[in-house]
Amino acid sequence: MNFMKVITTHFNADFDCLASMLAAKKLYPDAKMVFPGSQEKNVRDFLKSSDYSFQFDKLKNIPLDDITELIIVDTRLAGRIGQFESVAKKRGVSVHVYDHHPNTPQDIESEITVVKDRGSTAAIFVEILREKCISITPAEATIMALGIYEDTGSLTFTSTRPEDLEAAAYLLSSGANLNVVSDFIYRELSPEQVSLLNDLIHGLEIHDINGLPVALSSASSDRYIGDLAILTHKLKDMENLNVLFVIVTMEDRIHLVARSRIEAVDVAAVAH
Ligand SMILES: [Mn+2]
Repeated sequence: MNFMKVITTHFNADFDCLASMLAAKKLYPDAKMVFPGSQEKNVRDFLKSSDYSFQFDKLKNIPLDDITELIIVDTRLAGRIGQFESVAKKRGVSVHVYDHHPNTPQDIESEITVVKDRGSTAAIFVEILREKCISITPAEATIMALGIYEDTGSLTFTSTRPEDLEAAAYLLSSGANLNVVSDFIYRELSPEQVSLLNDLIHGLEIHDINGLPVALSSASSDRYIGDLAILTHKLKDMENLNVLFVIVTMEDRIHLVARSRIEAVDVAAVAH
């Protein structure tokens, strides 16, 4: 019988996932970090350009039966962690969850649950590390800042909370390098993303719902295209929309992203 701790996150891992995994590793130093699947392209590019990729273990090298503690960050949806779903549901496995998403009926049951209303999971970890007086190196601060900046649209999305700004300020004073942050956050769109954005612009319809203009656009792609949230945000800014729903069928799954900048429309509630 072995005792193995594993830190994992959701499919298509973004910078908030990477930041949260590395921060969790500081709380669970004997845990292995394992992605359940692929990463967003900018995260892959970042890992290639750094030494951090060597700190991650490959899923295929992990004997899942040996896992006794599973630390899940930036999600708690059973369907988003791949093979770790069955591990999380196994008797005798202690599950710890750190997340900033709203509750859903598909949430994984956990022994320790740290869920806070923040724009990023990274901000939750920065608060914990500060509380525990665990120091953050400049390189770590840069990655955690990438997590916060990406998930909050550089602190501009309405999901941003004061705590995200406080965490970002703390990371800056810990030596976070904003040149690296802007290099990886403000990167150009890929040709597939530009073409999807074009499809969404052309498919845009404005509906009048109780006197309120609500924008809807849908498109499809036979392959997965990352960062739909960024494309949705760009579309909202370009067309100056207050309420926007974007539905894209990719491969065999339907992805929905909703954004609202007015309080009368709670898109998170509608999307459920
Ligand atoms: Mn997140």
